[in-house]
Amino acid sequence: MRVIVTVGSLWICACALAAELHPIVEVESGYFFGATTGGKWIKAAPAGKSVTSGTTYRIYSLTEQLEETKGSKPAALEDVCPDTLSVSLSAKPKGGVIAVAAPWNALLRKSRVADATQQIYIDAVRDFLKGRGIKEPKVKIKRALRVDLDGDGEDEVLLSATNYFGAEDEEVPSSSPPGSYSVVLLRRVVNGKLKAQVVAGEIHPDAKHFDAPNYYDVTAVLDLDGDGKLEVIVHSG
Ligand SMILES: [Ca+2]
Ligand SMILES: [Ca+2]
Repeated sequence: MRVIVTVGSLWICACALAAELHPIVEVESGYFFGATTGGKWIKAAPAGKSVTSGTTYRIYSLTEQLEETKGSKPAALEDVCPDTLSVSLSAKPKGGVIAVAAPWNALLRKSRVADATQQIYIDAVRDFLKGRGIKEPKVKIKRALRVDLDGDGEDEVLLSATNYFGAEDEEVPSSSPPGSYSVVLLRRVVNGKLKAQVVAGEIHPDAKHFDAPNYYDVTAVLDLDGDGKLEVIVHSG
C-alpha cells in the first residue's frame, strides 16, 4: 500500500519518463502530486514538465466519480513556494477531492462509512496509542471507513482518530498537550491476526511547546496507478 500525503511527498521513484503520464491533482488547492506511468510513480517536478495544458481529468470524491474537467499545465506558485506545482482546473465540482487523468476507474471499490463508536475500533486505537507511549489514551475516533484495499475480498478498516483536547470544532493548537495525537490507522489481518498500523500521523506522549502539531484524515481512497490496489490519500494540515 502506498500512502500519499498532500503535504510533503512520499514519491518513491523519479524514473525516466515514458510516453503516457497519468497526473494527479488535489481539487481544492490545485496541488500537483505528480503522475504515474506504467505503474511507476513520477515526482511532481519531472512529471510537471510533460503534462500538457488541456489534459482531461476525472474528478473523484471519497465515494463517487464526479464530472470530467480540463487542467492547465502544472506551474509553480512563486509567491507560495517555488517547488510546489499547481494545476488550474476548469471545474471544481462540489465534494471533489482528487483529479486523475487516467482511462481506468480509480474508484475501483468504494469506501463505506462504519460506526466509529464500535468497541473493537476504540480498543484498536487505544492499544495502538498505548504501544506508542500514551499511558491512558483518551480515544476519539472521527471516522471509520471500511474498504477492500488490496482486492482480496476482505475489508480493511481505516480509522481516523484525533484528540488535542480542544473543543469539537477547534483548530489544532499551537502546542501539543501530553497524550494528544492525530493518526490515520489501518486495521487489517496480518498473519491471521488483526493489527492496527499507522498510515500517517503524529503521537505526543509528552507536552511539546509550539511544535505546530497537525491534523490527519483520509481524503480519498483511489487506485492512482491502475494496478487494481487502492492507495490511501491522507490530508494533513
Ligand atoms: Ca483486503
Ligand atoms: Ca494502485
